[in-house]
Amino acid sequence: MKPAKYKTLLWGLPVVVILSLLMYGCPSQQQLGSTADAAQKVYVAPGEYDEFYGFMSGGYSGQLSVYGIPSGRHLYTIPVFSQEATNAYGYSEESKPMLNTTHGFVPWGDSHHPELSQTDGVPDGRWIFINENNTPRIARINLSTFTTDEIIEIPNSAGNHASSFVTPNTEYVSAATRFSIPMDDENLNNEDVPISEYKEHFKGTLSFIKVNDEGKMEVDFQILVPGFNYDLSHSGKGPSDGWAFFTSYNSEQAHTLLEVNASKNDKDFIAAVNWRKAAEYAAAGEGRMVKGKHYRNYVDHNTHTSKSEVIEEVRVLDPSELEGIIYFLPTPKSPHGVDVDPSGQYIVAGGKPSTVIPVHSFEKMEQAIENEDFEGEIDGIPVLNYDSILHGEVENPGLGPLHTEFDDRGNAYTTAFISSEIVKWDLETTQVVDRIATYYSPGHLMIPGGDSRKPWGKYLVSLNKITKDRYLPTGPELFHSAQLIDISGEKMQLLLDFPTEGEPHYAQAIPADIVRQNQVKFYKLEDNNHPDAVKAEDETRVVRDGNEVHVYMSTIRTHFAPDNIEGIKVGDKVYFHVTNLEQDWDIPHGFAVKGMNNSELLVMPGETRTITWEPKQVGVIPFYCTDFCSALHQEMQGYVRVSPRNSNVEISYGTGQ
Ligand code: RUQ
Ligand code: CUA
Repeated sequence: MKPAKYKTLLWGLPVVVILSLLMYGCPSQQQLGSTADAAQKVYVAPGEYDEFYGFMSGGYSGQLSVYGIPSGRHLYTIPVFSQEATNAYGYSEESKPMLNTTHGFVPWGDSHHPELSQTDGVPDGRWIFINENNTPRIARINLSTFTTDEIIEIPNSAGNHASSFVTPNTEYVSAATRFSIPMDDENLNNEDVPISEYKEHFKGTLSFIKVNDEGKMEVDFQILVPGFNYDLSHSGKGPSDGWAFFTSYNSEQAHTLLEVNASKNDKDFIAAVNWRKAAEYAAAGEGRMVKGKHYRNYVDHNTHTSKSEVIEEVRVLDPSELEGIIYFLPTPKSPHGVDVDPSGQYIVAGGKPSTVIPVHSFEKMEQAIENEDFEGEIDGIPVLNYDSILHGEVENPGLGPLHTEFDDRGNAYTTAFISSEIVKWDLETTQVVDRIATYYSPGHLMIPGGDSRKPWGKYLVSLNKITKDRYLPTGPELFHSAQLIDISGEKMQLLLDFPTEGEPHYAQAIPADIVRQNQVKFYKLEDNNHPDAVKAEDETRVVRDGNEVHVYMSTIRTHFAPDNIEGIKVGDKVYFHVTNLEQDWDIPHGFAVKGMNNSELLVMPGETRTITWEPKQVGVIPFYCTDFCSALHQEMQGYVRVSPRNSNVEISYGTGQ
């Protein structure tokens, strides 16, 4: 309400109304008050920074997007599993190996669950991991450069969904088969069997990927498990450090029409894995090595170039032979998320069609294991008694509970997909204490540090699956909608809606300072050991080698060297090795060639990037810088002369001649 209007209103009203207005405020003013209040809480003034970095998975975009929290501003998208034409990720010769797999070059991925590296159970801002569902892989992203440093393929696995959750000191990241696959003793990935023989042949694996101090990933061991679907995971912490928990569904072992056939059992399981014990077995050479060909792709920082290596075998542990590495915790109704509270005492599951949220107690679980309080056994894995391990059930938790995160004050927050709400409940009493509507159908939710030992419990982001009417419509396809909720008080308060790219499943956030202080601003030219780098313009050259032509090119404001090239012929394969000689923050140069069947390059200062071009037509072809780098950016251009296949035009080149 505008002050002028308010004044007229005041003069025209009887004293009694004025008094009551002064006492209670008018309804619209109250609303304005809370909207202004919400706006202020998310307002980040021009030139100021957000309090948190938020990392949201891209889902079917395959990437990881970076948002400022609380503003909801989209800061950057990190290319991970999908080619990205903007900066030639997956197109340039240096980055193509990152997308190598045993299925060949895979240009796309489905990225679900980012997880920050942790030290002592607290996100430390060194790296963020993210899984790829479709062609099972895990990526590690370096947060000093916001670039993907490594991608490892997970063998003997399909639908890598229960990934990539870290142990409290980033000893391991987890992975698991969502889709069980045929396996026999000889060959874990034995593919040719009738689907109807699912129960006989299909099995799952839970994988533990070891991470060393430099971040290098290695599949340390896999645990063979019954042919269920393994859905999500989280590591223990505090008292439960050394354990990891995986949800499973389809304990019915259906292979068709799962919506009916995998919803029959009253309870499925959480698999509790004593990873520390399993790791000891693995280190002692227990289990067996089996075929498990997989790629590990990594960036060689010396040359800024990625490389692939192939690993042929993997260690597999069989729980029917190695006692004490895994137990099944019965859990109602096809559980999806599994979340461990900051104290490490409670294990919370989200059973999609369940009417309660079961909360297991780690202490009781340990007791039950010690007392051998088992209700049965599946493939050598003891099944604990539900009643013996239960801390409590949250009643009336909303319909379709999926995921839970925690604040630093003993509260849990669970998304209810079907009833479109977030339900806040007390961990000790399991009583619901608050609920807030979300728009619409939240999947994951995220509290900064909310799955760690130390939640920075101020905000909650609800990652909603359905957007419908929240923004101006953009045709049939809409960005997903995230909502920022203030959880600092007793009652949750909705602050902001913001659109997100792809389909964010899980997300992570960390106080900005932890990451900001490590930022690389540009690459040092003197440290660039790329074999095709040029360190100065007088090193630029064009060299023919049969029908391959290598152009060693430099960029600096505001020209290419060389910018005139002749002697290229139809049928040649031209490699443009472009080095950006700039040594200043935020001065990339771009490089694009007319008609190139490839992407552009965007070369960071001090970096060398290579793109290939196979000219198919005779002519003089322009190239130019795509990034507006100075007032003379439009002058930053050049020509390549392409002659017929049989011409005898010699290679020549130059700038300014
Ligand atoms: S999963 S909500 Cu990967 Cu829950 Cu999407
Ligand atoms: Cu360089 Cu524009």
